[in-house]
Amino acid sequence: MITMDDIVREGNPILEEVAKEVALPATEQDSATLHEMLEFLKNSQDQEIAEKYQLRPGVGIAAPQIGLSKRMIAIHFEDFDGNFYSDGLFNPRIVSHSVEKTFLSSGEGCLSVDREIQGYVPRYARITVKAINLAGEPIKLRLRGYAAVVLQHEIDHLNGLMFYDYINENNPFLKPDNAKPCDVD
Ligand code: K2U
Ligand code: NI
Repeated sequence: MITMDDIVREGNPILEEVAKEVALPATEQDSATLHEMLEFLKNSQDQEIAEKYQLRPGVGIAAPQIGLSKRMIAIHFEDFDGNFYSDGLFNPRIVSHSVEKTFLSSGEGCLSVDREIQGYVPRYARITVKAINLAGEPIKLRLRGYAAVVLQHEIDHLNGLMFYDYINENNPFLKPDNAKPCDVD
């Protein structure tokens, strides 16, 4: 099983690389790894298992975060509207997005960053993502708000980008233009 010992931390160059597309149909190995990434998220959200193995909670994880420069991510979360997402995605790509932006008023964290970095992270408010899922099916996700934030955070990891790259250095809590927070009514 994946534990925090397997999570690559900031400073490791793999987190700044553009990850390579996964050859499809996925090999047994790549499918098994993506399944393990999804299991990690489920374990990290299970109080007993997270406690036992000292796992930090995660709603998403990208392969570069376990040292693999491959374009695959796993997601496991319920958004604020009660929509539940739990899957592994090969070669996810944002095929369209809104002009409007959003952000989490609580800021963002990262399993690969062992320090708190405060500030608003501007994200597209709505995105459409295409990918091949763990079952090998082509999927299209139309996401907004929190779900859009999670997918953008994870797809950024495939492009060597970290959430703090977007925070306004002079005024981290400057409300981003044309943006509304997605975690407050
Ligand atoms: O990629 C990662 O490091 C996993 C992040 C993803 C993420 C961070 C901030 C906002 C959206 C997604 C972890 O899930 S951060 C920990 C966490 C746990 C529960 C809820 C929100 C963030
Ligand atoms: Ni992250």
